[in-house]
Amino acid sequence: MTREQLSLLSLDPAGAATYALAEGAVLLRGFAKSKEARLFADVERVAAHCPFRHLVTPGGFRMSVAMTNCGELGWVSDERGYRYSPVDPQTGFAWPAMPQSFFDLATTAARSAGYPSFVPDACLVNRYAPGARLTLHQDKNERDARAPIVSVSLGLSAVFLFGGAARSDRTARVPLVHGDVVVWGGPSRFFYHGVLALEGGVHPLTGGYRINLTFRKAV
Ligand code: MD6
Ligand code: FE
Repeated sequence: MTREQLSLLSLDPAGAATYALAEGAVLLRGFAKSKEARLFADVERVAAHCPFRHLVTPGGFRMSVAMTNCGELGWVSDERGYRYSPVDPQTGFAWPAMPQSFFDLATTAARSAGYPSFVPDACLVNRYAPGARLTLHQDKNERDARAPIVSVSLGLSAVFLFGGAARSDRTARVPLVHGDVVVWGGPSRFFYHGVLALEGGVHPLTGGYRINLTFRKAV
């Protein structure tokens, strides 16, 4: 799917475009771009406390995407399963507080997408190096199904796979570029999605990486 094939919902005077991905899911193109410097500085601050690491899936596979967290709760995976934890299992310390820049961006994006009461308590920070990918999955470890997910892309571009309620549903390919924000909830909250293997490149802000911030209300 190209940008042109997505359906344009609105175009504000500043040129920010909102595209519908599915019922309840929108792409806010470039929404985070003007905040890029602060956001990336805060990613580095979070990673200085709780470093990026490759988690292991319950099935015993090392994930190609490196992850860390901030906020009251962090998403973790190991041989015992997927869950949210108030402490970093690697350091034994609480995750760093959610930076104000993250919280403000997530809540304004959610409001623009029609979710005015979204209050995230967890932010998963994903780092993709060339070749890193995320296989099709559902986000279903969160307790409150009414809360959307807000997903922010920084740095190198990636192709987001966006399917339906069943794993076998056909998937659209949505290019996500630096500054794009996807807000996802309501009827499509549990749709399957993934990310194709990252291509190589160099981005002025993030170097050889794509960074994704995924905000959730976990409890
Ligand atoms: C990523 N995102 O974009 C991974 N999940 O790197 C996700 O898995 C995701 O973008 C739920 C809603 C939006 C997302
Ligand atoms: Fe996901």
